[in-house]
Amino acid sequence: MARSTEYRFCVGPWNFSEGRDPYGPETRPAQSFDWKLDALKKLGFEAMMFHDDDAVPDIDTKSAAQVLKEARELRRRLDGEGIAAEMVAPRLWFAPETIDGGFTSNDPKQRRYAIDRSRQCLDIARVLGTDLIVLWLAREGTYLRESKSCGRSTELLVQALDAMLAHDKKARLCIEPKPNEPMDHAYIPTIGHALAIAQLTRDPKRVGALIESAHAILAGLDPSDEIDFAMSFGKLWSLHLNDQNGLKFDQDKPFGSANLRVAFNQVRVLERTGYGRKGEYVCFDVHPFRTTKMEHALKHLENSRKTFLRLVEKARSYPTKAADALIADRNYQDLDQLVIEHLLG
Ligand code: GLO
Ligand code: MG
Repeated sequence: MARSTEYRFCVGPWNFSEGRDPYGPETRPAQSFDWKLDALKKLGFEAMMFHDDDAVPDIDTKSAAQVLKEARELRRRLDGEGIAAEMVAPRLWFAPETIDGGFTSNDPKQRRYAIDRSRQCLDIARVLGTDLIVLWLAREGTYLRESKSCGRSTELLVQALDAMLAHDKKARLCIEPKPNEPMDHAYIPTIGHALAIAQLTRDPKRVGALIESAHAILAGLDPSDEIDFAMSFGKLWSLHLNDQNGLKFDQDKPFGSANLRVAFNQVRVLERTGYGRKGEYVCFDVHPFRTTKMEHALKHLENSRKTFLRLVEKARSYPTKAADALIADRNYQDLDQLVIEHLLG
């Protein structure tokens, strides 16, 4: 096992999932929130990510005062356990109101619902002691090209971001791009799109990004380049490490499971650019394989962190001098082998 590093780790309650997929039901019994919090602690993770309705279940049935009361109770609970809330994300893809998207819905009433719910999410985040709001824009896109316009949707997204920025002057909005699933095409498919739309808002400094390895791979991009690009802007505020075997449904495999070299390059960039030094967490957005037995139901988290820490060691012991000499000699053939040998060694 690797020595400890300065990285701090985080997962969400949804990462203790029970095996349900679009074609079949759960394969493991559901566990309570307390069980998940306890497991997270035992694993040595230091923070939890929350959807607004993870923090306050059945949120739409409760009054604003009740929502805040329950958020305060959760805060006390987390403080008591020494666990931080990393972020809160409005889950805008479950409600009947957001069937056609939230911020970009063609129905103005539903767009208002999405903005109101996001404002409430900012209030919950403040109570939980985090300034980070994650926006995975799940249904902001189209199944059918002709049903919406990208230009108009961009305007609507900017209006929504502006409404959130105005609601809480300290909050930071962290866009998590994904090119598809559940939509055919999503409006913010890459980090470039996320950072570009930030520039159109009333406070670009408070709009940044979260990279998920699988989402970059689904866009046909290299996650390490996406990370490096966002870090060049000082805008990588969170990270969902996982893995993905090619262009198919979002797999959320354990980190390094499909392509160790791609995982290694992500860790190398994080090390080189100093990700984590401003308090950013390394989150694993991973799920157990559907066949996983209950007694192995935490392995995907434990193993993702183990692989991450092993790769930190590999990044730190990378033979940079030898690699630089090969680069200077344009001997990429041997550079390739040097990387392979280093990972095998
Ligand atoms: C799905 C996303 C999802 C988000 C989470 C936080 O593809 O990765 O898990 O990260 O809902 O908003
Ligand atoms: Mg994610």
